[in-house]
Amino acid sequence: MIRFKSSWSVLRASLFVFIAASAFAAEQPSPSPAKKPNVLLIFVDDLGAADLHCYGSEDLSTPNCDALAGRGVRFTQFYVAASVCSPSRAALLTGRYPLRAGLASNAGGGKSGLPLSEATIAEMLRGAGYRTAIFGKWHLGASDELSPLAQGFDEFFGHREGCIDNYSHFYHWSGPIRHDLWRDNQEVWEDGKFFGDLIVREAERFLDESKDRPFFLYFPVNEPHYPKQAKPQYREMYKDMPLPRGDYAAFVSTMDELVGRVMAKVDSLGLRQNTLVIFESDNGHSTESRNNYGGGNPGPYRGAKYSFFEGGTRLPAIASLPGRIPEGEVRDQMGCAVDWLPTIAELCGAPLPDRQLDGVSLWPVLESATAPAPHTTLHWQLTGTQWAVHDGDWKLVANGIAKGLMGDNKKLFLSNLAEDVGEMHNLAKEHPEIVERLTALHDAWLKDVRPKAPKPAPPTGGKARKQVEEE
Ligand SMILES: [Ca+2]
Repeated sequence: MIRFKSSWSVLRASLFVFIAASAFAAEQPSPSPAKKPNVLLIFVDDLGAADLHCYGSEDLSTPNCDALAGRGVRFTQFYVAASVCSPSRAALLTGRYPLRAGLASNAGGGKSGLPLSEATIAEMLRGAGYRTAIFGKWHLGASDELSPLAQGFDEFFGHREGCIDNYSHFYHWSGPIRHDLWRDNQEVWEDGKFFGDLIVREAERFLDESKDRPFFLYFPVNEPHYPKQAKPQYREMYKDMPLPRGDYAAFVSTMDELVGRVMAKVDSLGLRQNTLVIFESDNGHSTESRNNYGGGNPGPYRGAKYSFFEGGTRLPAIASLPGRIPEGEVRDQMGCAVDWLPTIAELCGAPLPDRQLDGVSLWPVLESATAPAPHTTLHWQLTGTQWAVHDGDWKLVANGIAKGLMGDNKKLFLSNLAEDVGEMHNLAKEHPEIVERLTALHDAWLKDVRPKAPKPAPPTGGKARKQVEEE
């Protein structure tokens, strides 16, 4: 009897493996170009860690982002590789830490931007037969030479620099005030039209044109980044909410509407079952003066945009592909935006760029809540002397960020995230051996990602302030 049971178990297990393998094979991307999975990458701007309803917000209305999370998995410990716009985007698109990708600060005018020697998701997928487009904020180089067309995108509509007025489409940060709206490398003028509506219009057109061929649509929505020019119905919705939360809330709901309209188009074309949709914020909420000193909410975390405390980097991240990724589930494993490139490569059958990557495919984690995390250690550093390393439960932040967050502990802040996710208690003096170990990890990492460059000199005075205040 026992032997029978055992044999039956083996047979049953074999049958299960066979059926599972068959089902898995049926779900695998077909080599036929028409059936390759599509990718829609939504990267929103300056959205705080707890500013979606599905991430715990009780005062913001984000039904479309919530619905997206309901059709996929929602990460609770997912990081961006930088706490400001350009390096975060560079890492997202290259699968490499910003220092390795050659863009460790915000891109401005002139020659600063993502080096052309880097390989982006767009280049990778175009090489695999995909049509590629970006509609929204680029911020990886403001010249023709560094435009999206030079980084693998077939088409571009949007602004090249960090932020614009959403109706005049003029650069909205500092002088010289200049117009910044482009179709490919041609400046275009659409005075008075809300920028969010324009990029949805372009996305809908692109989806219409691409429904019979595989596409990569990068949709970097420039909201809720300042200036907070919410649609009137959302200003009305939050009219009783005090500033700065009220205008931020209205702009978050405007952002959510744009996401919902693009998803509705995906649904109307019957593309949902064959389109991987990724949603993430590029850095924590802004507390800059330009943003009326805040409005966003980091939830239990400390810090905001510019900071390497959790509030600057640990942000909403959602992935949806019905039929392949479970729906309505949560993932607690640690992941990072650099992981999307290899994740997309695996799904689409695209060869990885021939260079060292920092990302790891998330497919085991996307498919199983019990799969091992792709990372046990993550690192952060841009220019200057601010850096952080997260290893297991321990996290060491060096030089924090200006604006008094470090309090009396200006040099090294050690915390145990398992016990203190808010990074409120500095354990550096209690555990010098852990400080030493994590510092050594950081030094070794620095040599790896930037082997030829000297360690940056500490910024001083006005230069340091400018670095911190860069948009
Ligand atoms: Ca940003």
